[in-house]
Amino acid sequence: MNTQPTSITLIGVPLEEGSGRRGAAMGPTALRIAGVETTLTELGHRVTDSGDLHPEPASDLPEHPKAHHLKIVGAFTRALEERVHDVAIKGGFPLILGGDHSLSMGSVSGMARYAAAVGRPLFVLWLDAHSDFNSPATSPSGNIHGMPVAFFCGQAEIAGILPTDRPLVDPRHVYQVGIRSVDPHERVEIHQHGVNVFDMRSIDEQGVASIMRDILTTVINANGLLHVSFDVDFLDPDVAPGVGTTVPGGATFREAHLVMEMLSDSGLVSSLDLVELNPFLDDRGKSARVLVELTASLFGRRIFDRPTRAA
Ligand code: 6HN
Ligand code: MN
Ligand code: MN
Ligand code: MN
Repeated sequence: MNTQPTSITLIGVPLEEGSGRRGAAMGPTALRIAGVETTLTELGHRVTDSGDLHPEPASDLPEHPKAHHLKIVGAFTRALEERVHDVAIKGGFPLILGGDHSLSMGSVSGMARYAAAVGRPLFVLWLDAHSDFNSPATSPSGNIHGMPVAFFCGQAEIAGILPTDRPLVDPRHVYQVGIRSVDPHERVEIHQHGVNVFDMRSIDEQGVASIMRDILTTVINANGLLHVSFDVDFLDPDVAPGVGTTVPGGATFREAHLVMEMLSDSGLVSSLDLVELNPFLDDRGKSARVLVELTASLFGRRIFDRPTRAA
C-alpha cells in the first residue's frame, strides 16, 4: 500500500487557450478553494504549493491557423516541461492543477525527460472521454487540447514547441480508459500507433478493476513510472458537470474511486494532471470537490484498510 508520505509539489497552470473557450484558467483556484492542499496534508504528505505558472507568450512561435493560440500554449508547454522535470529530479511528486488538457504536452514531456534520466520507461494512464490524438493536420477544431497525446508520442510536432529530439512516450505505453468520443482521423492514428484503448464498452463489459489490474501488472513488470492524466470529462456529466466537453455515459463516482484506490495501492504513480475543470460551468463547486476527493483516494485515503494484494 502506498501510505508512504510523499513530497508533493502543486503546480498551477491557468491555461485555457488550448480549449477554445474561457473558464479553465480558473481551475487551479477552484481546486485550491476545494481544499487540495489541506486534504493531502491531513493524509500525512508534505505539500508545497509552488503557485501558478505565468509565462510570456513565446514570440518565436508562429500564428498557426490549425493550432489556435500556439504562442500561449507553447509558452506554457515549455515552462511546465521544465518545472515538472525539476520537481521529479529532486524526488518530488508533481501534481498539476489545470488548466486545459494541452498542458499535458508539457507535464508528460517533462516526465519523459525525467524517466529517460533515471533509465525507466514512462507509462501514461489517460482517463478521458477523448483520445486527444489529433494533430494540426487532422484536428476538426484546431484546439490544441485535442492534440497532447499525439504530441508527446512524437506524432504532432506543433511548429517547434519543444525540440524534436526530446524523449518521447512510446504510444504502446499509453493506456486510455473511459474513451467515448474519437474523431475519424484519431481512430486510424491510435490504432496505427498501438495506443491501448479501453472505451466505455470495455468498462461495462470487463469492469475497471480487471482493466486496471492488467495495466498495473504491465507497468510493474517493466519497472515503469506511471503518469496519470485525469480529464474531468472521464466522469459522467452528472457526477462532474464543470467541463467544456461533456460527453454522456461516462465513469461513475465509484468507478473513478476504484481506479484511484488501485493506483494508490500500486505505489507506481509518479505524477498527476487534473485537467479541464471549468469552474464557470460547474455546479456550486461540485466538480472541484469531486476531483479533490479522487485525488485523496490516489494519495491513500481509504474507507477501510484491507490486506495488500498483488496487482
Ligand atoms: N479534451 N476531439 C475534439 C477536438 O477538438 O480535437 C475534442 C477534444 C477534447 C479535448 O477534452 O481534452
Ligand atoms: Mn482530454
Ligand atoms: Mn476530454
Ligand atoms: Mn501517424
